Amino acid sequence: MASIVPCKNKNHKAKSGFTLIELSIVLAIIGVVLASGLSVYGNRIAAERAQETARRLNMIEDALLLFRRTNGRLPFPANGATLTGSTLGVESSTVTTGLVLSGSAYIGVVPTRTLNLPDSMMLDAYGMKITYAVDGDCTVSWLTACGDTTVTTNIRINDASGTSRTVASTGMPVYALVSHGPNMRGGWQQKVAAQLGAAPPGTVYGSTLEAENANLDYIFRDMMIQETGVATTQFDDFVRWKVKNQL
Ligand SMILES: [Ca+2]
Ligand SMILES: [Ca+2]
Repeated sequence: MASIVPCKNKNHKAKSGFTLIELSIVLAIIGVVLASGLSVYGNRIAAERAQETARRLNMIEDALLLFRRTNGRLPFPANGATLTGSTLGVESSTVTTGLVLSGSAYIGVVPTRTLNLPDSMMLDAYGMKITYAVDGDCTVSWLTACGDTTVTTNIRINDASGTSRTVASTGMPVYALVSHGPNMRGGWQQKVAAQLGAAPPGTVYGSTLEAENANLDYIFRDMMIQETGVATTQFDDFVRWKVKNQL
């Protein structure tokens, strides 16, 4: 008859659980899985925000086209520094903080109420107001002066090297829309009457390349999005524009 023999192996107890080495391996694996999961999650959120921003820019462009066809002109911008009240999202020609005139371009934010869009469409998916610039001549009528190629201070869209992306034969841009992108620098804020600035990387409003889209003059930059993390070359803005004969 067999009898139960007590285990005399000194290591028996240790084998019933994890050793420190095993435990650290398991924790390391969990760490790697979590990190890759978070990275995938982060990438998905970034992609969704980019898609949502593009969708809103599409809707604003459609609304601008409809407005132009209905009214024979483009709207002035709304004031970017307006936070609440009856003038929020309403077009204005009053030049003051939040709405500037540079050359023949008025620069502010999207006049959502004038365009019959919800207030939320004033913002990109990063929570910043979308910049809207318009050739002032096109806010009056669609006459010669609107998008005139002979006027050098109409809205100008440059490429990465600073060369104009339009040529005389196609006319000058009549409007520009800018989402200031994931770094949000240079965008007018929802709850503070100022542009978001002064943070790394780069200059006050993002990199030197991006600052062109936030310095409130008639020149803008449209180029391939490149987030290098290097202050001088980062560019994450979404830029849309149209020349006169596209409307
Ligand atoms: Ca940016
Ligand atoms: Ca500029």
